[in-house]
Amino acid sequence: MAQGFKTLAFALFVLFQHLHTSLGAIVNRTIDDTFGDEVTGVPPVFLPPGMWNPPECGHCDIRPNASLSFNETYLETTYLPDGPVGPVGFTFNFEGTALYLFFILVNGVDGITYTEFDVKINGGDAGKFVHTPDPTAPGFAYQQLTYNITGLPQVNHSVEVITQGQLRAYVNFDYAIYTLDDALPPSNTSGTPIGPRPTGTPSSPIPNPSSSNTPAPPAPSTTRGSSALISQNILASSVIGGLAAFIAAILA
Ligand SMILES: *[C@@H]1O[C@H](CO)[C@@H](O)[C@H](O)[C@H]1NC(C)=O
Ligand SMILES: *[C@@H]1O[C@H](CO)[C@@H](O)[C@H](O)[C@H]1NC(C)=O
Ligand SMILES: *[C@@H]1O[C@H](CO)[C@@H](O)[C@H](O)[C@H]1NC(C)=O
Ligand SMILES: *[C@@H]1O[C@H](CO)[C@@H](O)[C@H](O)[C@H]1NC(C)=O
Ligand SMILES: *[C@@H]1O[C@H](CO)[C@@H](O)[C@H](O)[C@H]1NC(C)=O
Ligand SMILES: CC(=O)N[C@H]1CO[C@H](CO)[C@@H](O)[C@@H]1O
Repeated sequence: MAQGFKTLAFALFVLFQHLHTSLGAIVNRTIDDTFGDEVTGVPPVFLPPGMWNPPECGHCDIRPNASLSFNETYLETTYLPDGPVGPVGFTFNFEGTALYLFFILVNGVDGITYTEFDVKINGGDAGKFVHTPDPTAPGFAYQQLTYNITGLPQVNHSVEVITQGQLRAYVNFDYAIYTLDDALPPSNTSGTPIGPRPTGTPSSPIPNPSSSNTPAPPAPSTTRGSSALISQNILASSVIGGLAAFIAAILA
């Protein structure tokens, strides 16, 4: 009898282990500006090359404390609408269902401290962020969530973060987080363009410009359906496997 209970307990343990694994580990991964994706090590590509400065920058007037940034790194640049350089930005890929961007924002510091960027996901206009400096606030705001989007299909998304337009801007990227279900197999599908969505922080939300002449349709994806199906199948087989162990234990 004691043996039976032991086996039963073990069967239950196996059942819940299986359930846990197949329900998936929803995890967050980081993409540091410098060290890159915590799994692949691939960093974002910053454009134009050579225009982005690390904390050690000798000629930079605005000097955030790198110790307070993620991984003690950041890359910053200043955008000048009439400058020779043109738009500034960075691109990266991620495979996941949600994305969060974290910047260093600047307030009570002399210089160009306004921050603005547009986000394109898979080529679609997926949002805009604007920070108007508050001269009465502390100089620097670290690890600020400036953009987030959730509910994406878990496929290969390409992200472009671009600063352009009429205003001079300070852009300081620290890191990104993306969310994925790591029980799903790697996707072999590229995401479709993500259309306009509300975004921004509570302090500085502004609506998307409606000037886009390339309407980005909402993004249906067949991959999400099949991924969910795979997940369900794994779940179902785990439950069956667990139940079989459970029944075996009762019969033992
Ligand atoms: C992932 O990070 C975001 C942003 O920090 C957070 O809101 C979310 O709860 C995290 N999700 C998980 C699964 O840790
Ligand atoms: C930067 O931040 C660290 C951690 O809070 C602190 O110890 C250090 O004194 C700061 N450096 C400057 C120059 O403010
Ligand atoms: C970056 O920071 C994370 C979280 O603190 C840490 O786990 C990771 O080892 C750091 N990476 C590097 C390259 O320092
Ligand atoms: C995602 O797509 C990009 C661009 O097509 C490609 O370079 C990259 O290898 C893909 N990554 C994965 C994990 O499939
Ligand atoms: C990815 O898709 C392509 C074309 O659909 C296919 O030829 C290839 O075998 C797939 N690779 C994987 C790893 O599934
Ligand atoms: C985690 C988080 O900050 N989520 C935010 C993402 O953006 C939406 C829309 O702006 C907010 O409502 C969420 O709080």
